[in-house]
Amino acid sequence: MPGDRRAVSSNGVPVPFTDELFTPLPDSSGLLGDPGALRRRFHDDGLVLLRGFLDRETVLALREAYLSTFPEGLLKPGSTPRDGVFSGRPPEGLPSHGVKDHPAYDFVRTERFASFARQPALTGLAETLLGGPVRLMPRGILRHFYAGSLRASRAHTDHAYMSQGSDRVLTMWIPVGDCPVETGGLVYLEGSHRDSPERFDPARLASDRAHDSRPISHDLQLTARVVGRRWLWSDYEAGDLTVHSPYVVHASLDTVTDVMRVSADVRFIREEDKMDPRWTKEWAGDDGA
Ligand SMILES: O=C(O)CCC(=O)C(=O)O
Repeated sequence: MPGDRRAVSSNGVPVPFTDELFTPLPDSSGLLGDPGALRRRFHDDGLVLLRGFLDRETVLALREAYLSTFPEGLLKPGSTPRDGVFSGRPPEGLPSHGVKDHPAYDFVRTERFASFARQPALTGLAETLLGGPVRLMPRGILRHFYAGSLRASRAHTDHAYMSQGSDRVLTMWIPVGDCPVETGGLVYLEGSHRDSPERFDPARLASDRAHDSRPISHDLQLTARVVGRRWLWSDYEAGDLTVHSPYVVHASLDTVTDVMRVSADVRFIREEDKMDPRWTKEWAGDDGA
């Protein structure tokens, strides 16, 4: 296992990796044969982790397909797109992540990505958890982080970004490749789907984006302490996924391995419900949503 888990960081801010602040994310895969129990777990915890839910080979092939679209220079010489080992320097002239002419912008518009998101196993899971027919939300996101950027997702709820539509939505977070803690996986604030947004106000005041009311904070230690909760962590493997409610607070850790983090967020809404208009179009890194 790479790395030193006395501390991890998010957006460059260290977070002590202590029992007070972190606890393992429980695996709910054992409930897959019992849809009612899985749905209850999802409602009780605000999320579920399903290990090996997707075919590992399909996930790794998606990683390979995405990383193959980069110009020379991203990958460490001698490594393959499937390995996804960072050279240490992004290719010259690469636009910001996900904006027009960046490979992620094009990739989410490919049939390859669309068919991955539309695979029946994901739709079936969404129907089980939302309790009826669902629609895929068009704004599917492909995320990509590498060591040295000290960039990660700030603590937030999805609801803060999709408050103009029904809350009968869910997010599937899919690591596209193995993603141990050091590669910068998602962490969830245990039980936070039951907290009112105001409880996090002290963390918002200290946020590095205090002008934007949507993220809570870049400081995960402070965010946990203001509500006295712990971050749920996991060493994810290709094929695993999490599903979370729009109300659970989550964030990601910095990528500190040479292996890059690639992941996809795929979202579903109950078929008959109103979708937030910002989620009806394909994603772009600078779409502001
Ligand atoms: O992958 C990330 O860093 C953030 C993902 C996220 O916020 C989500 O899936 O809702």
